Amino acid sequence: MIISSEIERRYKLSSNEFKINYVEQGKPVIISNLISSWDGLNKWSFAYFQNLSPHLNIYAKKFRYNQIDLCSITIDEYAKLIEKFENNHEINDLPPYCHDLPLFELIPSLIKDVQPFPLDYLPKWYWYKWWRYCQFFMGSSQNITPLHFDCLITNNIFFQIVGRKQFTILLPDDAKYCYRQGWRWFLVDPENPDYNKYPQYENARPIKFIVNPGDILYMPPGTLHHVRSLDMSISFNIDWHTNKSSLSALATSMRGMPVQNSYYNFLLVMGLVFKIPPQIIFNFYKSYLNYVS
Ligand SMILES: O=C(O)CCC(=O)C(=O)O
Ligand SMILES: [Fe+2]
Repeated sequence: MIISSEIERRYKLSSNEFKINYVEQGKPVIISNLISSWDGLNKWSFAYFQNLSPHLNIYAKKFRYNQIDLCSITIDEYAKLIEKFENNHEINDLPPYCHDLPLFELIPSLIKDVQPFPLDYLPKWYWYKWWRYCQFFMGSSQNITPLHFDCLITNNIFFQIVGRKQFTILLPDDAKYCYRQGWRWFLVDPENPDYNKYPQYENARPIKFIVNPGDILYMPPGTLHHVRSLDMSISFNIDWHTNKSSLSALATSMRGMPVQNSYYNFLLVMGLVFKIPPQIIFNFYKSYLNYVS
């Protein structure tokens, strides 16, 4: 299969151009050099987090065929597991993946390391305590997030801080070639597709690229993504709706979206479209940050 399309890379993209040329067009983009002054780029590591909050309990995931196993572990234990793995690369010791962790809420001192935050990329509704919508992804090299789209069919701005990640993404129109299972996971392994089992995947147009420390990746709502950590890695994202994407996501309640997801999308419509302030909505929304699906 020929990997036909490439992702655009832009240097310090203005928020206006970001909105008009990428968000409104549903087009992914990598933005480089916008966050190069962040302290986190030089400061963050597992040892740094371990020092700040050694006894903090976090959750990590193991993705298995058809299920996600969760385990609870302290930052101290987790940092040690990662270090051990990076020293021997014994695949049987592959640590679980700390995935979708609201770390700014758990260690608020990290917020100062990601300044200035590009708030003007986001709708104003998110500006108030924006870090509450961020989720961290951190783990060893070789951790994988299987092919999926994001729970609420939101826009996703993804910040790569430590290490590199290999992304394979597919635009929403290609979902029909990827053999969906349940609401948002897909059976095809885009790194090694089994065309006998999944012949329709021949029609798909995967886009493959590496995201480096200091890069921002924008993925439009419904983008399928498979992510491999090439190095020990620390990243975080912010999932967010525009008025338009919140309404179309809510409309998918009719097309198989789980009721709990529709509830969260309903809250975001109340906020973005009906202007109910985040101070009120967040009380109802916050359970989303620990929602595994
Ligand atoms: O970085 C990863 O492993 C997964 C990222 C992801 O799925 C996301 O940002 O929605
Ligand atoms: Fe995702």
